[in-house]
This record gives sequence, C-alpha cells and structure tokens, in this order.
Amino acid sequence: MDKIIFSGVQPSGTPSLGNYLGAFKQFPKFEEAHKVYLCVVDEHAITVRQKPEDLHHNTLAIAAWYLASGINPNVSTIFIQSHVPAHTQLGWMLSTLTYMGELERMTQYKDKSQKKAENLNAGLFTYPALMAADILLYDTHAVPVGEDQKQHLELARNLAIRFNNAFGDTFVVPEFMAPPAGARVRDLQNPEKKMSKSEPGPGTILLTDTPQEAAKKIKRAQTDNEARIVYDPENQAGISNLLEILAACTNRTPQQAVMEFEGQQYGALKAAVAESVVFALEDIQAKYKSYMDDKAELTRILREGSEKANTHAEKTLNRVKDKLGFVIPFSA
Ligand code: AQP
Repeated sequence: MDKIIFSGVQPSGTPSLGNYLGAFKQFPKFEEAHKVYLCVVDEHAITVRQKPEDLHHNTLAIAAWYLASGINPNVSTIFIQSHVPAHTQLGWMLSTLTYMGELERMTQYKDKSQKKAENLNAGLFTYPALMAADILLYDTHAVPVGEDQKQHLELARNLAIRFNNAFGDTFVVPEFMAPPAGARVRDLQNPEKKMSKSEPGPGTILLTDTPQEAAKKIKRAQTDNEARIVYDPENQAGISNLLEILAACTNRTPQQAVMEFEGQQYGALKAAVAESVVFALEDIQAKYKSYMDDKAELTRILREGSEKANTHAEKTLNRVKDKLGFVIPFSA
C-alpha cells in the first residue's frame, strides 16, 4: 500500500513565505510515491475571529496556492475540512481522551491566548484534538509541517497510541516530517519570532507581495554588527534566517548555501535572497492567478476532493465508532 501523507493549512490570512517554504513547497515531491491528502482547515481558522467574506476568499485561495505550488489534483486529494463532517466528529471523540494538562502545555495556545485575550474561546484550547482527528482519519504515515506544529503532531501520536492501547489497533501512528530547510522561517524584522500570516508586518513576505515589495522587505531585514556570514541561528538569527530562506528556495541546506558567501558582505547575501524569493514568487503567483480566475474549475477540484476524502474518512470513523461501542448507523 502507498504511504499516506496529510497536511493542512488554515485560511486565516494570506499565506506567508514561511507557509510556502515550510509547507506548500514540500508537497508535490511526495506525489510520486505517496498518496497525498491536503486540507484547507477552515474549522481551525475560526478559533480566531474571522470576517466571513475574508474566510470565504481565503479558503478558496489556500486551495489555489496548493495547486499553484505544483500539486496535481488528478493524483492528490485537495479538500475543505468543513466538507468532511468526520473531522469534527472524530475531533470530539479524541477530545474525550485528551488531558487538560496536555492542552495547557501547548505553546501555540499559550502564545495565542496571550495575544487574543478578548476572544479566549474553548475551540482555541481544544484545537489540537481536532488537528489529531484531521491526521488520524486518513491512516496518515507522515505529516510534513513546519517546526511550529511539531508539538501538536506529538499529541496526535500520543492520542493514536492511547486509543490503540485502550480499544485495540485502530489508528496508524503518524511521523513528523521536517523540510530540509525552511522549517521555521523567522520574521525579517524580528527574527526571534516566526513569520506569521495572521500578523503580517514589515517583516512578513506574503505570497501576494509584488517582486518589488518582497525585495524591499529583504533589503531592510534585520541583521547584526558581526560582519560575517555564518549559519549560527543562536547568535546570528537574522543572517541565519536569510540563509535558511535562500537554501529553501534553491533546494539546498543552509550549510551548503553559506559556502558561496565566504568573505562577502551582508548586501551580497540579501541580493541573492531577494533574487531567489522573487523567482519563486513569480512562478507561483502566475499559477495562483489562473486558478483564482477559474472558480468553476477550482470548485470542481474541491468537490471531487471532498468526495474522495469523505470516502476514506467515513471508513475510519466507523472503525472508531465500532471500537468505542457506538451503534453504527443502520443502512436501509
Ligand atoms: N514561519 C514558518 N516557517 C515554516 N513553516 C511555517 N508554517 C507556518 N509558519 C511557518 C507552516 O505552514 C503550515 C500551515 O500553517 P497554519 O496555517 O496551520 O498556520 P500556523 O502554523 O498557525 O502558522 P501561521 O501561518 O503563522 O498562521 P497563524 O498566523 O494563523 O497562526 C504548517 O505546516 C506550518 O507548520
């Protein structure tokens, strides 16, 4: 059987370069040897208040970015989370196996709850149980995500093991899969924090930025006074972030990318980063536009995707219900 890959992106804003390098760019290469499920996780996005018209646009846009990144919809399954009811159903079941202490330890919850104190809702707290359901429904073997999602994936693994131990073998236990570079792209103005789509600022490159805007943000990126180009994220976070971006755009490791800059100044590194980012953006932006301009084709792809996803997810959900002792719905 083909190994199964699952990943999701929230329609909580315009995706950033971090989302592209840490997630979107990774997916097409799996198509050859794996079965790939890619989800637009709209139910996660509403854990932070969204304007309905923005959520609607961003949901279709994330699907278009998946396609623009090179995913072939005839091979892979692209779908919207809320089109597959099994996600929230399994999410509920898994939440009954999740300890409060586990959820309280989640750094993303701690961060977001500090920033969003006015809308500190229960969904933001229980989000990782729903994310575990997203993954486990598809018998997923590996989840390619950025570093920020590693802790949530660890919980998904623990829940799969806990359920299997309590009720018998049911779930595949998924593995975390980090990209070789770009697993944690940092904000260009504040390299202590990750580049984030829901809080865009002068240090965030958005996938819709023009080449000029992206190049300007890179030119103004925060560096340091060391005057040496080395890959040392602890002590030279800004420079290391630029190397990380360059490496991810050019399919190398940061250690390989740094070699071409021996004895050079920061300006040379910034120019190379800008060139590689602009090259990547120009390519995917043209494809993104063609999908957004053809909504009939986009919705056809998403409808077919949800049919395939529902078929797989329903099977897993019935397996879980049976193990829990639920009465499986009677067929006519
Ligand atoms: N800065 C980043 N570097 C590398 N990968 C990243 N990802 C997010 N930020 C970076 C990866 O992108 C995928 C989709 O992320 P998400 O939509 O679940 O959102 P998130 O992880 O919560 O990060 P964002 O984009 O900053 O969204 P908001 O601002 O809404 O929280 C995941 O694979 C993630 O690892």
